[in-house]
Amino acid sequence: MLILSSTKAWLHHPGKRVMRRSVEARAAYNRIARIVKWRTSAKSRQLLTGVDDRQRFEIKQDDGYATFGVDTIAPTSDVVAAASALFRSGTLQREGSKTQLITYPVPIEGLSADSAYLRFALDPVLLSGVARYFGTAPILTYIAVWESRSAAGSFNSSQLFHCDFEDQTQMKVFVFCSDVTMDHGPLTVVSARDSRTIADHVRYSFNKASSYRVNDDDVASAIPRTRWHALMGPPGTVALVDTTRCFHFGSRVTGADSSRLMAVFQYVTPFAFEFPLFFDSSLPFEGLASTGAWSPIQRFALSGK
Ligand SMILES: O=C(O)CCC(=O)C(=O)O
Ligand SMILES: [Fe+2]
Repeated sequence: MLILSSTKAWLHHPGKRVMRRSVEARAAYNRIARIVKWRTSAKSRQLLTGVDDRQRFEIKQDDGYATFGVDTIAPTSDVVAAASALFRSGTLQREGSKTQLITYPVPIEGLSADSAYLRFALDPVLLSGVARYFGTAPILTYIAVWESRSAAGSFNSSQLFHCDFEDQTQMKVFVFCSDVTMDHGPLTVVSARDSRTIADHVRYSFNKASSYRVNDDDVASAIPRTRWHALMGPPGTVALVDTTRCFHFGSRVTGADSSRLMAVFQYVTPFAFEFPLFFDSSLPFEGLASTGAWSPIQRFALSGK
């Protein structure tokens, strides 16, 4: 029985077995997923051609990240207000147990097509920019409010350089809801191009037991600190980071009273490791796909269809 159920689990989610492995194993899985999911692949590429790109922005593959001033790619004041109010309401349930970074998923039950979070997350300019960067229409998987505060002890977990494991490429979109200066533990990133140099230098692996977290000195011996970029700005600033292709850390908050509040949106490709390979995925926001007058690329971001 045990063998049968684990074989079933493996068949259903082979990507989950690979996502914490080597760079090579992950790349091999991704190539297979793109072939097996050829229908989705064709559809998501076709969705790119219908995109309105009059207000396009570009994230270069060699960079893998960019920051934008208040209201430059999409209006943010509603998201900043909603996330700040939700945070202050004290009703949010935290996930995980990190002390330096407290993450609160925005409750899906409370979301509707016209909520500030969804209007921002599915903004046509934002979505098409992410789609162009991926080369495929994106899927929205996560909306949350994150608070960082100073924590005692030496740096650990997200305070140390790492690459995220969920996909071969992904985009986290951070909307700053408070001022982010050097004191507030800014997200600090290395370009995708320099990140490859680091990965080769440290023989990076996504396995937690191996070299998943990399210390500053090892990173600095491959890429000097002058090429580490701390992403700072006033509330309403938007930072887009491919947290898989770019080494990053954050939440090194100095000053007991400083804290950093951000709304966070995560987009992956249809080939992410967490999705079943041979079956349809059930997606967190798919229930919202039938509730609004969404365009094809917006509906795809919610439902994968
Ligand atoms: O700000 C931080 O603590 C880093 C967050 C992080 O690792 C991420 O967004 O993937
Ligand atoms: Fe991360």
